[in-house]
Amino acid sequence: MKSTFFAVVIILSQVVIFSNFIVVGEDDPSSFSRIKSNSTEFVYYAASNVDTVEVVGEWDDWLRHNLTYSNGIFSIDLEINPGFYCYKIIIDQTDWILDPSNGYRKYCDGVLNSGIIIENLSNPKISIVEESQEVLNLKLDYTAGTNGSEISQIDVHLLHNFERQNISYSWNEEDWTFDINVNFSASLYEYGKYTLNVQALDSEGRKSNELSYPFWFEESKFDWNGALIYMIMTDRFVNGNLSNDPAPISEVSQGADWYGGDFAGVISMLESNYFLELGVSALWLTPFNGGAEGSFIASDNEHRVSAYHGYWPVNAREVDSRLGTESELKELITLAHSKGIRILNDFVINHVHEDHEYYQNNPDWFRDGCVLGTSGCDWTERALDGVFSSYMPDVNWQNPEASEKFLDDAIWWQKEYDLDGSRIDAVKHVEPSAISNLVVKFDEELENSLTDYYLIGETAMGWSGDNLNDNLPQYNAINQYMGEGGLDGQGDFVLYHAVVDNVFRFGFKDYNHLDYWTLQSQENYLEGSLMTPYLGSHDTSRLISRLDSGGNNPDNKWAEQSLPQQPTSSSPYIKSKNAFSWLLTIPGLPVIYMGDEYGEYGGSDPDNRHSFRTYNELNLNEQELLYSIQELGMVRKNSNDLQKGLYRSVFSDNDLLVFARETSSSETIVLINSGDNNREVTLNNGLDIFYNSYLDVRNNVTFSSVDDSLTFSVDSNDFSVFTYNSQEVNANESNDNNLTDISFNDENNISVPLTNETNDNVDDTEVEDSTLDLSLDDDLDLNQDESGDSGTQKEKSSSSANSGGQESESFLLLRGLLFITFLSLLITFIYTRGR
Ligand SMILES: [Ca+2]
Ligand SMILES: [Ca+2]
Ligand SMILES: [Ca+2]
Repeated sequence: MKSTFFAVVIILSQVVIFSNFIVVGEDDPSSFSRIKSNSTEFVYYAASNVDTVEVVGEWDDWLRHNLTYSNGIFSIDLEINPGFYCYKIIIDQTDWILDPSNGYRKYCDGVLNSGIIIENLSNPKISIVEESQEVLNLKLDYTAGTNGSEISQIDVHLLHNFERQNISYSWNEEDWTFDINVNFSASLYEYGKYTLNVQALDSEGRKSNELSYPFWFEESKFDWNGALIYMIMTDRFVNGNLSNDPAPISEVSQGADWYGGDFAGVISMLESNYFLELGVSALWLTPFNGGAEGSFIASDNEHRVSAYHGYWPVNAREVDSRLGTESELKELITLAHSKGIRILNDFVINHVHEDHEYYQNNPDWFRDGCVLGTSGCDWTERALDGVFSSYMPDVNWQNPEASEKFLDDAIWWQKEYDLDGSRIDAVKHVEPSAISNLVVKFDEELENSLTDYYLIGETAMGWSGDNLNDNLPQYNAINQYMGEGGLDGQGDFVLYHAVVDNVFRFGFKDYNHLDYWTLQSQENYLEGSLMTPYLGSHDTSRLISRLDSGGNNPDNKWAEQSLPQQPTSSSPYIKSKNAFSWLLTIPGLPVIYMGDEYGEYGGSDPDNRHSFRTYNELNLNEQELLYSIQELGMVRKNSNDLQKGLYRSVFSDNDLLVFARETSSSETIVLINSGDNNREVTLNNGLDIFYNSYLDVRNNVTFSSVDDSLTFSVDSNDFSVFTYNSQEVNANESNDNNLTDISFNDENNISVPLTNETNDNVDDTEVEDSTLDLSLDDDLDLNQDESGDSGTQKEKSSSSANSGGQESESFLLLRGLLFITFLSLLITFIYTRGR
């Protein structure tokens, strides 16, 4: 019942606080002041063999300035007028590099540089000095602008559900700090998301920065790691308000017009608890921005498509009235937050529609590259400036004005609508600086507290056959946008291609293959990445149709092409349940594409975007599949092991997969059986499993080991989940002497789970892109599939030895420390830049 925010007090003072400020009168409290320095500090942490370090920048026409060396650090203070500048560091007079301590970027004359924003130094600044989320407890300090003006007013208010409440504070004249304490208790505050906003005014009316401090008050602490995401294409979801439906557009091809789904429909499904019953913790909704009117030619130069999908924006900050009103969107978010559900918007950063206000007013912000996939316009060579179609101009992220504008818009949507992160469309088609700048902005503007905003990217990649080495380029391409200063996670395209057709659809590969590639996702993405695995998306043909296309090509997409039909047998629904048994029990943040939970059928885009059907519109096979997915979703939601545990292979063969998900003090064993016979596996305590008592989660039956072994069973075409039963073990403590898990877990406490992730897509925006991927992939895939592969050989038990507790306490502590270090560095960086 109590708030479970974990208490972390961060004291940043010595690192940062005074590094760029002049503090006067410290021994006379009545005259204390902290005034901004009028210089900006550049710092370079030197490797041992560096002799000279210089900084050069746009502010003074690239004059060279030598940094001074002291105690392993090169530094210099420069007086720079407010502005946004390119700069570089020069090592040993010849080596021009980007500033390693600053992830912000700016292009000058087409050349990538570090970017620094010097703000107006006469404005005051407020900063967090100490924080604790046990209760909301912050200490901030006030730094006067260069003229030294004292503080005259502080605006402190709390935003919750878009309503504002003033909050009291106490000002400490003796050290120019102020304290904010809010007693968050269930009797005074309801659960949900809150944002504290603080801004100071000096005696001459100059405003400080506005500090935004979002946090959640909720029963148990949320973690993106292990969350379950549900992806909604709003127009194709539920139509909750007929009055906002657009008129039909006569020339649009079948399946490509607006259908009428809207925010009101999402609200009604939130009210019915549909998402909670699926164990869903976050919704990813297609773009909210106003989309183009009318219809446009599809990539085949034949069919016509409307902007129902959201990926053809024509304005930057307006909500499309066909989806609903601003207040309906806020109502949707308020309702979601009250249920603990996070909301991710879909942010299109690569292109706009030609009717977009920015393209109309600032055509120089865009590039009219060649149309990708046409003759002489290679998808890879022209990845950055190529366009998806002639009416979708490409955002030129090398133009600083455009870049800053799009970044501002990204943050604006988060703040204005109290969002919890973004899915970034078409990542591989924008300059990498767009991504690193976006991450810096999120850090600075939104992640001042311990509340993490999730940034998930779409770097659509293909499949190069069954060999790991051949797929390393795919992993690397996805990895290049993650890691420090990068996105939190990305769609796990490699895993999608590795398993959906090979294992679940054709069965060319067995469950050894499934285990092998699941493990590769843990090992080949950058440490700490929160990947999203998935089985289908708005850019792939429907899972159920890949499993049973009724004899038609599941990739057909237009009415005259013989589209996949609704399956009539139960077989594909059972196969789909097996596939979801895997998806919802593996690491990462799985994504369910709306409708896949009951087996909506359809070919490629747009046939994969049929209107969502609610329960009463489903047939028996579909209802049964939905029940199974709900059960799996809840099993995941109620299991810390299944959300955060490391993946450890235990056993696999043609149609049986057994794996463990391990945390420092527990493990859960999952069995998935796609065969026609019930199965049993006997596992040895100390070798395959590490506890002697387990709870059969689905049947609520406990059983304990006999002679150091335990037999686990699973029915045909079904799954079983067994979790370490701590109560039983405590009761039988005397039997525990041969447990080997203790040392095992301990030495692995620190490992970070790697994981996989998600989504796909390419979109409407990227119609062609998906074609590319398919050709890279699916074709190769099929051919190579039959030729067998070396990659699938597994290293079974040895591979299993790599797990251990992922979210152990020491791991949490380590992560906390790393976070603090990171925060310190970040703040150092902010201060360095800001003053
Ligand atoms: Ca509607
Ligand atoms: Ca581009
Ligand atoms: Ca984040």
